[in-house]
Amino acid sequence: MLTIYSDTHRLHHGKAELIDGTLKPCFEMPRRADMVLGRVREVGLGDIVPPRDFGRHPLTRVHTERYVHFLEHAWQDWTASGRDYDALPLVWPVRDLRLDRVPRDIDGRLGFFSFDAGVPITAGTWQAITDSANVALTGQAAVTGGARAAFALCRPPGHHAAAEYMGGYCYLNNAAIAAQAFLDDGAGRVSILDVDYHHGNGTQSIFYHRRDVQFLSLHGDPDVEYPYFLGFADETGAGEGEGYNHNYPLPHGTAWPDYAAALDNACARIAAYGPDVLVISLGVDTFEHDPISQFRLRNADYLEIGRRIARLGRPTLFVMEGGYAVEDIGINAVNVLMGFEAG
Ligand code: OKP
Ligand code: ZN
Repeated sequence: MLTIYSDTHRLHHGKAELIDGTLKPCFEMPRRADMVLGRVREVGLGDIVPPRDFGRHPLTRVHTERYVHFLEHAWQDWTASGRDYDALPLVWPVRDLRLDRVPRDIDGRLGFFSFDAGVPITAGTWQAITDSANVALTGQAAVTGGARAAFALCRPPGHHAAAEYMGGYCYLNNAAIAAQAFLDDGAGRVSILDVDYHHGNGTQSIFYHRRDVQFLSLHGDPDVEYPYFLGFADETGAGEGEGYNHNYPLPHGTAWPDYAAALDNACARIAAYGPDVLVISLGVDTFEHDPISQFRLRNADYLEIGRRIARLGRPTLFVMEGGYAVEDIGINAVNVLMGFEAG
């Protein structure tokens, strides 16, 4: 399987995140991608190629122009206002606060275009997030060109980012950008299966009213888990998209048997939908030793996830999302890919 990887992810390196009421070093760190790339090499998964530059157009197919403009200029605006530490949002327009105007000041803009504080913007963030999207798009082009599968080793991740807000370590929604590119290149139907531990709220939001993209997500129950405000089973799509969104909230402590049952149900729905192509939001923070998550999958379970995905028999683009047990992230992510190739 072809892997697409860019070293520029390294330019995005937030210093700290606010967690458990204190500032700690960011869990979403460059070493995550290094470990996955190291494992891809170690097992000889296949060629590793750099991304091509697809420019701004595919980004604005799923994100708003003003949001992309905000991301592009945020670091410059932040430093122009006299700060040189990571830019972080700290105030949000909830409930009856004004959403009909975008603040001029960078602190106001950071809050307007985000839903949490888990999104540090640093000097190299724009370059890293656009390259991460280009990694996904280069994988998409390979699959459109006839490859059975490709692995987009994206960093930063993307699935929490919606059309016009960032959050949860995510800025540009790489999986959504790739899914839209498949459609723009002629696919009629795309399924996105999100196996990251956290609900893919951004991806759901982007496609919620559409039937040309089916979205399915297995994740920690948002009643007790981040992102808390989306990802429940009764969110089934709206308007034209009614019936094309499927959430599988699972309790803390979920291990393989219950996870596999939900995955089988999701796979049956994908088979019934009959997509031309499949996009996998590949998070491996479902691992038993993940430091911020509460599922109990083991190393070997990831091989089985890959085998089940392969049985769907669709051209498949894997897009890297979360996973914070850094010593095991490469083993687990690449196990999914090896399971797929064997299956
Ligand atoms: C990004 B991805 C944990 C706090 C969670 C944000 C997590 C973002 C995960 N108690 N903070 O879905 O892996
Ligand atoms: Zn996650």
